[in-house]
Amino acid sequence: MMRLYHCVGARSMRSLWLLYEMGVEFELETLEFSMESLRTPDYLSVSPLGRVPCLVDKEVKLFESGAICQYLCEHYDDGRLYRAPGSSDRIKWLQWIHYAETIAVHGAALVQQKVFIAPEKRSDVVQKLESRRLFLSIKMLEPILSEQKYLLGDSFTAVDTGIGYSIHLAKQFIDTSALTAVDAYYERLISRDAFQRAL
Ligand SMILES: N[C@@H](CCC(=O)N[C@@H](CS)C(=O)NCC(=O)O)C(=O)O
Repeated sequence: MMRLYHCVGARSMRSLWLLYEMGVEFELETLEFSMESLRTPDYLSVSPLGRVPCLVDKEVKLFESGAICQYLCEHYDDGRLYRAPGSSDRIKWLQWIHYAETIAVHGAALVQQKVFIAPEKRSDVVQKLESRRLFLSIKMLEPILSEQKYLLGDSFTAVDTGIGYSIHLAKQFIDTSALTAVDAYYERLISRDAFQRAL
C-alpha cells in the first residue's frame, strides 16, 4: 500500500491533506521532527536529504511536495482535483503547485529564525526581510481571491492544498488581516474535514 512519511506541522501536511481529500487508502508513517529520527540510514534510503514529505507507492519514491501532488493527481484523482494537460486551467494549475513553495520558503526561513536558531544568533534584518517577502507573496493572491472562492475558480482543487498549507504556515508569523479575501479563503480551507484531519 502507498505510504506517506510525515512530520506534524511540516510541509508533508500538504500531501496528507490531499490524500484525505482524495479518500484513497494509504499508510501514514509519522516521524518525529528531529535529526535523530529524520537522519536514520533507513529513512535516508527513502528520502536522500532526510526531509518530509516522502511518498512511496510500489516502485515509486518521491520526495518533493509539488511532485507528490502532481503524481497523486495523475494517478488517483477522480476528476475533482487535477487539471490535466489540455484542460483550460492546466497552466494555472501548474503555476500554483509551484508557487506554493515561493511562499513557503519565506515561512521556512522564519521557522529557522524564530524557532531553531538560538535567540542570540537570530537576525532582526533577516526576520524583517523574510516577513515582508512572505506578506507580499501572499498579498498577490488577494485580487484573485476577491473574484473567486478558490485559486482556479469556484471549485476546490489540489493546488489549494499546496497554497493553503503555505498560508497556514505564514499565519504563524505574520498578520494577514489586511488581506480580507485571503483570510476568507483560509477560513474556507480550514473548515474542510480533510484539512482538520491532516492538522
Ligand atoms: N521543497 C520541499 C521542502 C521539504 C522540506 O524542507 N521539508 C522540511 C519540513 S517543512 C524538512 O523535512 N526539514 C527537515 C530538515 O531539513 O532536516 C517540499 O516541498 O517537499
